[in-house]
Amino acid sequence: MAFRAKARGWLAGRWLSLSWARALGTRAAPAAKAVLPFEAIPQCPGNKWMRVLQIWKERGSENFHLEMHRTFQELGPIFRYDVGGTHMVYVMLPEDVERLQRVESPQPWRPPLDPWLAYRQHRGHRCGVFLLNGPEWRSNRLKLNPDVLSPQAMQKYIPMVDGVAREFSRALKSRVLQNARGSLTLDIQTSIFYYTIEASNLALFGERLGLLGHSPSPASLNFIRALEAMLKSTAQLMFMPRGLSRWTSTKVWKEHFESWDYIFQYANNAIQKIYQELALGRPQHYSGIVGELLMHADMTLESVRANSIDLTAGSVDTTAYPLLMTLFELARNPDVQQALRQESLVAEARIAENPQRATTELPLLQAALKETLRLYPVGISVDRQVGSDVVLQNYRIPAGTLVKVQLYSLGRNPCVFPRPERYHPQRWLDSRSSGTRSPNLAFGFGLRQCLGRRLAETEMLLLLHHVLNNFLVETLTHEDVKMIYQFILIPSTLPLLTFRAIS
Ligand code: O4T
Repeated sequence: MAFRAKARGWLAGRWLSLSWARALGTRAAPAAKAVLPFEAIPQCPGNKWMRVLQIWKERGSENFHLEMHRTFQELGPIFRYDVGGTHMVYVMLPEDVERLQRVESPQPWRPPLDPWLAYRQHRGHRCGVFLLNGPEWRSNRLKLNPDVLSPQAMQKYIPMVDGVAREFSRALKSRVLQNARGSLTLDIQTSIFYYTIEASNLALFGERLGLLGHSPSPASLNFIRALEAMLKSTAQLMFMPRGLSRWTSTKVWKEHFESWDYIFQYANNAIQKIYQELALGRPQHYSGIVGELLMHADMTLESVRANSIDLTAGSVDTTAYPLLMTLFELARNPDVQQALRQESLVAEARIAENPQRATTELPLLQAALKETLRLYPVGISVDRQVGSDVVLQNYRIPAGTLVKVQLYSLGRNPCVFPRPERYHPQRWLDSRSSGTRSPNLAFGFGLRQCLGRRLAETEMLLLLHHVLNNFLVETLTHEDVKMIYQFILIPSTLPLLTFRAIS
């Protein structure tokens, strides 16, 4: 009796626990569960061509991030989403990011952004690493990393960015002190855009544009507008095959190309100037990222040009908006702001001596940047076309499938970030000490992580450091800011901020 009945009992018990586990969707013992086929992945309801029509009618999909977030709540942590001819699998859990990283190829493949390709093909321009794939991507990227992303390169351009951030604070302070109340209330957006253009231009080309004074610069204002028009029209065109949108969205294509024309003309002007100066004589000391790339000469001029355009244009909005969102969060979270100010006041003496120390003396401010990008990821998803079969959430994902990690949903998952709605930079330092590191994926991961990451982080960290040392930042608005998707995730409006000089 004993053995046979016991065995039967055990098997029955096992079956029960398995069926319960499946019913509850909890993780059953992996050995027991067979991998489910791709077709079994839940499908986002709705018709893929109706989506195309809706994007066309509504001129974009500004609530895209919210629709995906809601779909996760309905279907679970993985679902298939088709729009037009594009088929995607969406995931949102860190465990799936780790699985994607484990199968990453030496040349991670990302489907190129078709409207951007169309423009470059039409005008005969080379592509930068953002649009390249395969061997050409790898050879470009390996030559760019040392001068753009490496800690050594960062140490060279940190002092340049620090100078611009100090000048930004001095210019703002002089405006504040002109007012009777010693405070200034304004829409700071244009000033922050001028800062990111000024700082990036100095780090890239070694040249000051003079945007931090009071006089507006028509060329830079037009550049900002061209970027905005390009990004907005990208969101209207990217989900539709070119063959179709050329008839349904002719005007949008025209706007798209015109904005690219201005962006290329603006960025090429900066490249022409530094190319001419280097041809006339080699500079004695470091004159910026593009100068280094041109002097190393192991990239063709056209490749340097293509990647310099990506860096020039790609370092404006993607850095300015996280800065604006951080200033807003500090204004509505005065306790967090005060804790950061304490850290900056203590660190300033050492940073003034050597700006490179900013990357080690401001851990809480670095955590605040992570917290901003958790709640407001400029790039709402990290995209990978898997190079080999992978299993995500126990479903088979065949090679070639486009998988998107939805950062907006990952960052607001209470299982990953307790009380996700709370702006709490300290959580990033606590998680370090408790061993379970929180996933910081705003700049992507692996070999294809954001090339401009260190430049963006430097510009944001130093500006906030100097603002915290010189001003209280206040606001009357305490409601959440509505974010909209226009290829990047941006605030639909920004509340007025008050800057109050501190002695
Ligand atoms: C791609 C890049 C660098 C040009 C004009 C760019 C941009 C821009 C960008 C930089 C992150 C992102 C996120 N999108 O697909 C938002 C504008 C090049 N760029 O904004 Cl010529 N970093 C975009 S994602 O990379 C996730």
